[in-house]
Amino acid sequence: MARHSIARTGLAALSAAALLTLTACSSEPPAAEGGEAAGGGDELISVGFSQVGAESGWRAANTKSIQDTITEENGFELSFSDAQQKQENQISALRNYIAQGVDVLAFSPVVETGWDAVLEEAKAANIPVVLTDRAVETEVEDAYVSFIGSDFVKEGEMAGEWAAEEYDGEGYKVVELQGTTGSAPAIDRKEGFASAIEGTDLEIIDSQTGDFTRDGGKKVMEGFLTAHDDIDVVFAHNDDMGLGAIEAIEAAGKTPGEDIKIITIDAVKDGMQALADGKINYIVECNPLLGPDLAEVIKATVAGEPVEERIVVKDEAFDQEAAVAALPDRQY
Ligand code: GYE
Repeated sequence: MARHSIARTGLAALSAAALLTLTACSSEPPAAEGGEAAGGGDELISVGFSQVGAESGWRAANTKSIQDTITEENGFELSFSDAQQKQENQISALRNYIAQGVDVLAFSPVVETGWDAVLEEAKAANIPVVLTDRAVETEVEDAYVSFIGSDFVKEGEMAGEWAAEEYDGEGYKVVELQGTTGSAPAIDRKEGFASAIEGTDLEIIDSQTGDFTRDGGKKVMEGFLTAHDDIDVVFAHNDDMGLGAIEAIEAAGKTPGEDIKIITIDAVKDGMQALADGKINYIVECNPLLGPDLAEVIKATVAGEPVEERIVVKDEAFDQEAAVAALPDRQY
C-alpha cells in the first residue's frame, strides 16, 4: 500500500550505514557500565523497547514473548517501557533511549502517524530502529531496518470472507468494534473486512472504537444495543472487545453466538475459550510471539548481516471445532 511505501525505500542504505557505525563502535570499549556479558566477554546488545501498553490479552502475550527472548542470557540488555496507549509516552521513552545511546531501538507504534521527528533523531544518532507489530506512515527515508508483524488487511479480509460465506443472503446487519483510532490494525482490519463483504447483502450499520480493551468493547456494545434493535453480527477488531461485547449482549438478555453472532481477531486463550463455548463464532489469529524474530533481526543488524525489511507473521483462523482442538496446546 502506498502509505507504507515511503518508509520502505532505501532501507538497505540505512542498514549499511547503521551497521558501519555499529561495527566501528564495537571495537571501542563500551560507553555504558554493564556492557559485558557474564563470563564470555562479549558485549551485550542494549535494546530500548517501547511497548504500546497493556490493553489486551494479545499485548500481554506479546510483552512476555519480548521479555522472555530479549534477555541477558541471549546476549541483550533490555530497557522496556509501557506507554499506556499514549503516543507522547512512546516518543519520550524513545528519546530517553536515544539519549542513553542504546544500540538498537524497537517499538510497536500505537498509531501510524506522528513519528517523523523522533525517527529523524534516531537516524541522526545512528541508532537502527526495528518496528514490531504495527506499522508507521512516515516521510523519513530509511526510517527503520525491519518491520515484523502480521498482515492486518489480510486478517480483516479473512474475517469478512468467512462472514460472507456463512451469512450472505440473510440480510444481516453488522456492527463493528474498531481498535484504537489511527492504529495500523484498526485501519487495516476495517479496510480488509469491508472489502471482503462488498457485493454481499451484509451491511455495516454502525462502527465505533472500543480502543482494543474489554471495557471499551462492552461500553460501545451497550450503546449499539440501545441504538439498534436489529443487530445480527458483531465484528470486533480484537478478542478483548468481543469479550466485552459478550457481557453487554448477555446483560441485554440476548445469547451471544446465537441471537448475535460474533467474529473477532487475535485468538488469545480467553477468546478461544469463548469460541469453544459457542459465544464467539469465528476468530482470525494474530500471532503475538514476535520476540524470537525480533532477537534475530537485532543480532543480524548489529552483526552487519542483511535483514528482511518486512517479516510477515503467518496467521490461521478458527471455528468452534478448531478452537476445541487447539485450546489444550495454546501458548497464549
Ligand atoms: O490485535 C490487539 C492489541 O497491534 C496486533 O493490538 C496488535 C493489536 C491486537 O491491542 O489485541
